[in-house]
Amino acid sequence: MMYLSQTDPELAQLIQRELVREQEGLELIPSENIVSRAVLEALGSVGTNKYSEGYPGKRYYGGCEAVDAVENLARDRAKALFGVTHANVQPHSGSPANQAVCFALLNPGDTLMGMHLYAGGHMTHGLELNFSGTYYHSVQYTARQDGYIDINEMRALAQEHKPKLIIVGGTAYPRIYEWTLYKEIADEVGAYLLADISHVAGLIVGGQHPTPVGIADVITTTTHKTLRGPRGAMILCNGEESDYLKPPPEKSRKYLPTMIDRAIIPGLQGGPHNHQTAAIAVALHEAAQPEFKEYAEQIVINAKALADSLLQYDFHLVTGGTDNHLLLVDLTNKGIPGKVAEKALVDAGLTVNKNTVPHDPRKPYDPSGIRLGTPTLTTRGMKKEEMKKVGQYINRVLSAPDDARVIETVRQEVKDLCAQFPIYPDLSYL
Ligand code: DSN
Repeated sequence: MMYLSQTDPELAQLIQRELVREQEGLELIPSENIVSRAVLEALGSVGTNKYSEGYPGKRYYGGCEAVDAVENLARDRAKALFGVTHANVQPHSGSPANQAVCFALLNPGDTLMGMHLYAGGHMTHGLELNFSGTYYHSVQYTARQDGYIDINEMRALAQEHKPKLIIVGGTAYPRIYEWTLYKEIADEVGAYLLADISHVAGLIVGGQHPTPVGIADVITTTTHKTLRGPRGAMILCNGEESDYLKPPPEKSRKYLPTMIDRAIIPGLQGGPHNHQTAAIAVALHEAAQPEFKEYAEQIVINAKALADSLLQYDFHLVTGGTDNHLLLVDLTNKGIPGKVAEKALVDAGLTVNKNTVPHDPRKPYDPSGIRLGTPTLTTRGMKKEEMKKVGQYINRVLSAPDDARVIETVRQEVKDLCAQFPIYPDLSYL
């Protein structure tokens, strides 16, 4: 057998470089994680060789017996873990999942309502540059000055615009989503409610965040954030399944499963990524183990500990803290743009991303804040004590973002800390 390092040493070197970067640095981007060796193995498996357009038992290609069983396993595990009757595990990632829900529920020009990007929403929740703000009439709710979702504004906008779909969920919201409140508003105007739980799916499974199951009409989630699986996504709902090869008897809540399945294929996608489906199945199995609950609990403990540490150094946290896995830091009082902070921290081995804050006067590519999260550090086994150190590193770097000596000293300390928490001790691409 020829290894990658022999057939393509240049590429092997690059993958090794990424492995070393992940090992030697603190990955604080809240949407990232470190998957298990089992997930990596499934993701690198022969499923990638196979075409299987359609769904198990009704494919457009022969030879799908094994991949049918893989997809059924992934679907069954998703249904059991989240407590729904239907799971579609084929969306290639989060944006296609949200596109599929819009395609299933809306007609072009219909009104949808989602949280503005600056308030912590996602592009696919109605940003004007995105498909969701281009093909649909998008109404955007925001956050209050204190950073919490503005429920009053959400209700007023819903009453005024009568959206057909309300989307809740986001990428930079550090607090609990209050599903029943949003459902109340959706019901008042006859809208579907989509809960995009991409960021908090692992916390929901681990009992650290309320579930939207039984409240929201449809749920989308990526599989690679707190859920700690491969890149991918799922769409979850309840309802009656009919033959996906034919339109359902009517477009209604009752037939959501078929409407969703038909939106994925033939609506938007061709063949599912079978290796990705296999890796999702592995991750769902891992998330069903008792240790995963402890993991989810520790993510939140660590996020709160990191928040406490940063507050000590007079960092301004949007909403004043966190209930989940992430923190949004408004650096206005420090006089450092998010972009400059991101660069200095990355140079010091702390990977973060610049981020807009609610009502940000600056633009997304040069915003006022940074976003931090604890899923990856928690996967490595770090606890409160390490979070205290991370807060201190961040303070030292952002107190002197132009000082190369400070950055180099912190970088070495970060490397030493990371050496105590190896990620894949026996993995090498060279
Ligand atoms: N890009 C993801 C995140 O970082 O939150 C959202 O899609």
